[in-house]
Amino acid sequence: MIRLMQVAGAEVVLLDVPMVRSFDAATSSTAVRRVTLLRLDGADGEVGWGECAALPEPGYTAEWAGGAFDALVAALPRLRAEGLAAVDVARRFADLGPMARATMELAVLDVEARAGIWSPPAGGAAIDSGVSVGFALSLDALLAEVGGYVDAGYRRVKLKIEPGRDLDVVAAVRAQHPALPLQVDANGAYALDDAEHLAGLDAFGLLLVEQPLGEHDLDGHAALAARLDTPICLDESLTSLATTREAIDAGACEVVNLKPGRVGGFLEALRIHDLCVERGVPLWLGGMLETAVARTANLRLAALPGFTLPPDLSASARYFPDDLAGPIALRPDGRIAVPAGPGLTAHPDPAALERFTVRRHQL
Ligand code: OSB
Ligand code: MG
Repeated sequence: MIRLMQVAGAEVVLLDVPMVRSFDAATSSTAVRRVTLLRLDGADGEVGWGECAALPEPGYTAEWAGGAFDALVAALPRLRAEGLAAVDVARRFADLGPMARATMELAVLDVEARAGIWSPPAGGAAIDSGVSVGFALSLDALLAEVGGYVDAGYRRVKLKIEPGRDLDVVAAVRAQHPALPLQVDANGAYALDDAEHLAGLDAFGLLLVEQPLGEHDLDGHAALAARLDTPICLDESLTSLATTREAIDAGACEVVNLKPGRVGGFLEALRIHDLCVERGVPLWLGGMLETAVARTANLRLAALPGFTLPPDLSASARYFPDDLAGPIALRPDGRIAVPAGPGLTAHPDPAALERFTVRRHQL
């Protein structure tokens, strides 16, 4: 029997959270993390928070933080009508974009976890860290940045690449760090004509190459998977359980990057986790420059046994001088503790919320 949450109040909040440095990749450049949060107040006192994965501007996908803010504001009146259960959110809010819908589900799951109606993946353990490194102003600056992360203890590094900034960059990082677990992410910046060039990546012992081609090009990725020794991992192409299964079946996806926001929610992410375990496909948890609110939920997810490769999960300090919650810390052994709860997300610190809010709308 599913217990329904009665919504007594809700608030959508748009914030501008300053970043340590700009994060630049082929389809996005983020210097301030504009982010949308959702608070839901349950009628019997439980409060839940969700954080939207959408970036400040469209690019990585078509959603953006301000659009998600508007979409969630427009959806708020529907929360009044009847009780809510997390398992129904994806269907009832199917008209929202996947990241906005996932925000609603995350807030409901957080309430359900705090009310003891739903048990999230257990916390308490520690998992490997991994850091994603955006484009830098020069190769020297990039090498210095990577060196700093390695010194801090990060166990795996991901480099952003695009045409003109790829083999040379990877060669230079590999020369300085011969044993470092290393991977690259192109955010779809290449064409199948670049296959010979991309095969040059095979010389560097990478864990994987992420999303070399466009989102809809499964045939192209399958051809690349046959041509390259480096495993092909998909990110943008994987929008649901169904598209993930199709990509695996097409031979286009040898490794899965799983992001709950991109696939429309945490529950769909759990189903994709189970599919990967069943099919023996290596899996890791991706990131969206999340604040500690959603990063805490991601840590819980990434502690599941199907996640066999290091995640894009770094400390609060890698992105934010002043995180909204936490802060999440990197331990000297290069691992990150998985918060034990209560709930699924971390709740934002009221002072930080006050400081960074640019717009809010209450039900
Ligand atoms: O492609 O994985 C990506 C950040 C924003 C949007 C897309 C991506 C990324 C990252 C950083 O690579 C992941 C993180 O550390 O949060
Ligand atoms: Mg990616």
